[in-house]
Amino acid sequence: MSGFFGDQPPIRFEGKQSTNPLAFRFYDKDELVLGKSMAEHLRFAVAYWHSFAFEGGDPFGGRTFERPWFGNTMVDAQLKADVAFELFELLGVPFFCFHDADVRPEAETLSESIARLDALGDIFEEKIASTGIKLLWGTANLFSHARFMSGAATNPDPDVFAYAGATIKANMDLTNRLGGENYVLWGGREGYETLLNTNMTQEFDQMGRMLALVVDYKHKIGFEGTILVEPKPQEPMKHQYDYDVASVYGFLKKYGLENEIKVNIEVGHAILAGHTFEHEVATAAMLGILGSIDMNRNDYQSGWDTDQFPNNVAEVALAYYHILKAGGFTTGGTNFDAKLRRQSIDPADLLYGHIGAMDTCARGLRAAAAIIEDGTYEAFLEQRYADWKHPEAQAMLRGERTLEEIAARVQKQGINPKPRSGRQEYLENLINRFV
Ligand code: XLS
Ligand code: NI
Ligand code: NI
Repeated sequence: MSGFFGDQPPIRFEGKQSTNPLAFRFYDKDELVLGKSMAEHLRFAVAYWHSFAFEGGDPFGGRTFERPWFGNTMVDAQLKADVAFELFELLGVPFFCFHDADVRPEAETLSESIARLDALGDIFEEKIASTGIKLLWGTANLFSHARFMSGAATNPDPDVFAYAGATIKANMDLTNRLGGENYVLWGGREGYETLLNTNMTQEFDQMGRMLALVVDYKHKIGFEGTILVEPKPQEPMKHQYDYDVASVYGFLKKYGLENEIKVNIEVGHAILAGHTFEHEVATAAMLGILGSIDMNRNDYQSGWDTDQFPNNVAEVALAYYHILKAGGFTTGGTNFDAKLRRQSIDPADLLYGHIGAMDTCARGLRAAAAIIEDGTYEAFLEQRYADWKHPEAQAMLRGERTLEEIAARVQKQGINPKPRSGRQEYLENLINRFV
């Protein structure tokens, strides 16, 4: 034990009445929800970058956190890994996620950086074996280093494309070796600062090629996980090509990858794109590309991707409703892509952030399940579209009527539809019964 969390015992479920800030009040990993345990439904993961690499900086000031592993040596990296697994065990989460840059110090050459990554891989392999905590996904950081400032796959310089490819390969190899359930691609720099210096047609083809290479390689090495693209509309770039779920789907279709790649949807990114989180989840489910989620929340006044821990039950309940309706996660899960605020400098703050987030998700999941079990909401929706079951409506939908035929019937029968209430307030009240 590193002693970083003092003599803190593992966080336990104590129930709703508990006033212990270091206990779960709602997340009972064994509680059955719709026939499956909460742990199996939610599949929580801690994000290495926010919890162990983030230093508390903001655009106006640097590090506020003091962590004994901040440094550039492999000894620091080992300590960081030790503390990381201590946190995972204290929280009782089944998964974690990482970027290469979070776990190992970067070296002068790519070969040396990869050697360091693989050495961390040996450490992770042992820890995964001894704790049973698994890798939800691995990913490559293709956005922090200056070499990627004009894009990774979409860089005007083909050497950067190649370097990015080599980096992805190393991260896929490690993710595969560790039995990761997914591999994520978030294109933070895949977009532009100004269209004036950008050949978008060329850059789309580069990105399409990179994704195709990734899919090929996945099959070549027999990686059984899912390849996920994470949409985000902007930040760091002014415009990012993976804008939202619908844009990603259009992109995948264009390059014939829609059956190979799914999406990892993040709350804050949905909000930045001008959507609700449940809109993004429902869109992905509709299109058959729902993979995994990055759970967090934005500050709704600041307009930034503030990556705060989620604490809005209503917001997550509707998302879990759509996830449950889509059949739940398969390889995906709930990754807390969330970081402490700059002033939350204590080790205990890492616990409070995750405990609250896990409880919020547990409440959201329970609410979503209650909506489904009650059935009133689904019956309403069913009823609203019920007239589409009629044979004539079905014939129109199946393409068995021409526009002339439809027009002739409307005029012949004197069809004159009466407006029907959409019942929004009724539905909001109904949902609030469960949230
Ligand atoms: C940044 C992204 C990032 C991805 C992984 O906004 O959310 O953290 O999840 O690269
Ligand atoms: Ni994000
Ligand atoms: Ni994310």
